[in-house]
Amino acid sequence: MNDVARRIIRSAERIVSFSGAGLSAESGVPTFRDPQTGGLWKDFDPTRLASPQGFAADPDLVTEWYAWRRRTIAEAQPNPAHTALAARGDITHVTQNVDDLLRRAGAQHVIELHGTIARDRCHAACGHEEAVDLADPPGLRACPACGDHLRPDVVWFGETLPAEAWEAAERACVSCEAMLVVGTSAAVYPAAGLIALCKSAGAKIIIVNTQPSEASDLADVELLGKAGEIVPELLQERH
Ligand code: BJW
Ligand code: ZN
Repeated sequence: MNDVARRIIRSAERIVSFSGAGLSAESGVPTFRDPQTGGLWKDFDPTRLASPQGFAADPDLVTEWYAWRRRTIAEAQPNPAHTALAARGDITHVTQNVDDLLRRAGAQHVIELHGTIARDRCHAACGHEEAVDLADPPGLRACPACGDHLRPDVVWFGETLPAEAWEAAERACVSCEAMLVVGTSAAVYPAAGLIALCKSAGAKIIIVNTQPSEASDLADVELLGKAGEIVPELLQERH
């Protein structure tokens, strides 16, 4: 294990983890962009499946696609990277992931920037929301409160991030001493901007990824390899 990375983690009082789809890849949840394997966006068009315009054009298609992803996530288990992160009660977890694997691993402070696939909400934003059974996901249905469509409670392209989550993430980032960036291409904004925010506030940046990412230039230490192997080793014993 890289000594500089270990020293950064050991000496930091406040640590933020910033994760992306690569954190859950070893659990069998597909990533979005992966130069090696392609990822979801190689076979599926994000503008048709992860945008309000796509949902308006074909709500059944979008609902079916999310049902498939929900079943995949229901079958997945947290991997050693989730478990190692969750075991550190002193880390604030800022995640772009909509799966619930960090929470299932027992993580306490999880900030979900892109929402959660484990809940539906009213597309007309009337305020109605309900939990869904990931193993037996519902088809397209009407909001019981206003009659519009229900949709996954996730953030699609062109939509704003949940204000409370965003503000909490910003607060954690400006006051942390180290950020552990795990399994993200750092290609999607505004989330990816949190890495530069941390860096400009004086934090050390450690990146764990199977390959260089768009945040590589910001890294104090870049550890190339699988999250499930590197993260547990990096976070072993605190002192
Ligand atoms: C491993 C591994 C292993 C693999 N171990 N590593 C500034 C500049 C340019 C564009 C914009 C900008 N600001 C905003 C935009 C537009 C847009 C955007 O960012 N576009 C870019 C693609 C160019 N952003 C938005 O639209 C956002 N909203 C917004 O800006 O609102 C303000 C606004 C409103 C109205 C008008 C104008 C502005 C919203 C973004 C929402 C993103 N939504 C998604 C879908 C969520 C729901 C769902 O899951 O279905 O979020 S897209 C998808 O990308 C998902 C992810 O959270 C997100 C990030 O992806 P992530 O997690 O990084 O995954 P990958 O696949 O990209 O990377 C995986 C990485 O893991 C790879 O690097 C692998 O190497 C690595 N890896 N195995 C370690 N075992
Ligand atoms: Zn409604």
